[in-house]
Amino acid sequence: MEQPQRTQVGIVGAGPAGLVLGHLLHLNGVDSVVLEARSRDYVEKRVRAGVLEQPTVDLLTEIGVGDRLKREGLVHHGVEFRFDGEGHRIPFDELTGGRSITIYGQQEVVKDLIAARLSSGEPLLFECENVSIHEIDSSPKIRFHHGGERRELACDFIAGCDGFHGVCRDSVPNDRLRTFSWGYPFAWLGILAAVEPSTEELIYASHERGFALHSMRSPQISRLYLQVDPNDDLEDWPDDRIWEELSIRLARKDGWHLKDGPTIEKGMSDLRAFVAEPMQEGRLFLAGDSVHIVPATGAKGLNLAVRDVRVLADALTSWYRGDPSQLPGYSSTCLHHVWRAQHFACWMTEMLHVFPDDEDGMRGRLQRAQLEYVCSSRAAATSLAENYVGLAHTAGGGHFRSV
Ligand code: FAS
Ligand code: PHB
Repeated sequence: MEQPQRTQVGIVGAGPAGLVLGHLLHLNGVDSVVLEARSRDYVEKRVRAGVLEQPTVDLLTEIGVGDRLKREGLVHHGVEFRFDGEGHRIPFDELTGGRSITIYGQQEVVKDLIAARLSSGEPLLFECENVSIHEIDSSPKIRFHHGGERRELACDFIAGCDGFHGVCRDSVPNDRLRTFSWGYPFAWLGILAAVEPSTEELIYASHERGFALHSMRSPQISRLYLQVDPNDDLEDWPDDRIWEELSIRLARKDGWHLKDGPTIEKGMSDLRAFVAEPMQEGRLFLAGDSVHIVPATGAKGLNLAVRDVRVLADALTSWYRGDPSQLPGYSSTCLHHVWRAQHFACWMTEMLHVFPDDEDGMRGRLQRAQLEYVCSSRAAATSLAENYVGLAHTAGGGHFRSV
């Protein structure tokens, strides 16, 4: 493949944000080059998200990368909240006019997008090193090493889709960026296990010993999470201790049984909330985890990344078609859905986790009152359901419309 020196949009990062943006621009006749630091094998094997909102599934299907998702994705029309040994189902379809979520691993989404990118013939460079971005206020350039060669890519715009630990956000002068963040005093220990799921739908469990989540990836693969102390090490959590703790926290009075099995992957992830504003500086546009992190309890991270680049692709395509009016509003347009999802993810986190500093139990009582209300009030359950399945995408930002 001819090594491009110039393109219209330089995209840093081949995660969901960068790859969906690259494909949307390709379909709209806008050239781009995607630069990824890791190998293809690494990004296609990285275990992360698992819940796709309705708007995400609709977009992936619309842009022609939804065939395998349709065949292998698990469509869920509800979710269960479990506490005091009882299960309470929230029926998404009934409460949101038939909308649902789909369980389909992030690495599968990434595999489908990489395959589409490569068959489109558009440039995607893996194992790019020392990526740095320059002149974002005038004529943007991306410098990097590839295949041992020093390279420079000139572009009209740069899309920073390089995740939280990337280089793009840090390229914005501190006085031009305002950040909002807080961390939670607990972490998640997540496992991928070669055992059939013990449930048809996801289970969010609130227990005095801590939060637990039963998710899945396929009829043969389960994905489960435990609230743990952020100072814990994986060594502290041998498999049998994990399964024992999951059984206790997910227990139901009617004798429901959790099947256990060999773990394939095990990892710890912290829970924090982060947003940087604005999401653009000059000709640099930030999207996805490079500019916002939501606690995973709301299952929003990947879905937010897709929402951002949908707005960005529309604005860039309009610019190249002679209408520059949308680009200046990219950040303010996205921050609507970013703060909505951030609020929902923090609300879910604070309703379902045990806070170590809750000595007098006041917070615990308030959490229980919230949980009981959500599971008994149609109005409260509808609010949760519409946020969980994903509020409809509204072009031009504006306030959300539920279906
Ligand atoms: P990503 O981090 O996915 O991609 C950024 C890419 O940029 C990476 O491939 C990286 O290698 C590359 N990169 C970094 N620096 C670079 C550089 N200097 N040069 C070139 N490339 C560079 N979200 C959900 O919606 N649902 C869930 O169920 C869910 N579960 C999660 C579970 C865990 C354990 C974790 C950690 C996250 C979870 N998330 C979930 C959130 C997660 O999915 C992210 O939101 C999503 O990956 C964001 O996508 P991107 O913004 O594309 O960033
Ligand atoms: C997952 O399947 O990985 C998952 C599901 C729901 C969440 C977070 C992660 O809230």
